[in-house]
Amino acid sequence: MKVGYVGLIGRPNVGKSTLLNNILGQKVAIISDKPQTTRISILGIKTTQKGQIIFVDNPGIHKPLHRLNKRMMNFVHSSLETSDLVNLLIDATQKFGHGDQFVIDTLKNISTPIILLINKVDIVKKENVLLIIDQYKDLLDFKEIIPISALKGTNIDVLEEKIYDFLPDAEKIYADDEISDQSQRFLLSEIIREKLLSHVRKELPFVTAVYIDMIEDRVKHKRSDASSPDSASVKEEKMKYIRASIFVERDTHRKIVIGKHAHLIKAIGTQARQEMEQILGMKVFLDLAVKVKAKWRDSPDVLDLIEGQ
Ligand SMILES: Nc1nc2c(ncn2[C@@H]2O[C@H](COP(=O)(O)OP(=O)(O)OP(=O)(O)O)[C@@H](O)[C@H]2O)c(=O)[nH]1
Ligand SMILES: [Mg+2]
Repeated sequence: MKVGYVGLIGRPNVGKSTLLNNILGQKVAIISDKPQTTRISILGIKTTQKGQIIFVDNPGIHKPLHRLNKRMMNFVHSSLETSDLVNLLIDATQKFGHGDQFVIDTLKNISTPIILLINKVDIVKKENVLLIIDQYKDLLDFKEIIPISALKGTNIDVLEEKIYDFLPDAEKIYADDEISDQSQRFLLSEIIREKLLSHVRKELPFVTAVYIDMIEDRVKHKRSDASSPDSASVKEEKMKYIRASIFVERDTHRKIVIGKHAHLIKAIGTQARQEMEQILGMKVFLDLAVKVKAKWRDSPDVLDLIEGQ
């Protein structure tokens, strides 16, 4: 068996989490069109006849300003230390800039083999991909350069086959049916954050966090035949009651997230609830509150709370 860790590395928004979900055929990580969506490393485990690839989806590499961002970068560095192989993703639609140079510099001194993945080739011309290959090929000692579309799945099979060449012979670490290491509680909080991110702009994505206060099994009594007072026609339906808090940094943020006549918070709640119901296979009652926690991005207590879900 070939078994090992593959770190998904790159700038924010290049498509690391999209790639992870596509390879696993299941949503493990949330995705958004805003940078810095992923805040902690998440394992995604792919077990096949050949072995077990343990992907580590990481936050995007950026210069950290707050304690939150320093922690995000710590996840990146520890993933680089523990990976058998690094998959460096770049966004083919973006011009090479300071941020890209920062990523290259971060990877310069590591001895782990690196595969370069040029992502989003579904929306760029082939000539541009060739130019990117030319521009990147000598920046680091890439073992392979593969153009992919994480969204459409282009070349994902080629990548998976290649990865096995770089993994050591070992026993499987996880059971065949294990797909991720994250708790259900954390996934549920992330689903709320994903819906939130899809509705907000500017600084809001950066100043919001979600914490699940309570998950409780409840039973709903439903009268199946309204015309009959007979108690035998009362059905019991299992459901989950979930109470969650959305943290923001200022009261102005709170007002934006709630929206006029609470329309935004209602939309976020409805979308999150529907996805939770699919995951849990039962009805969900989702109770959302927006709370101001000044400077939470620099508060170790709040960061511990959120990471520890
Ligand atoms: N057209 C296209 N869009 C893509 C592709 N892969 C990802 N995207 C889009 O790029 C955006 C960012 O995707 P994510 O998977 O969240 O990116 P990420 O690298 O995990 O970002 P961070 O978590 O912020 O570091 C989303 O809007 C995705 O839909 C792709 O292959 N083609
Ligand atoms: Mg991500």
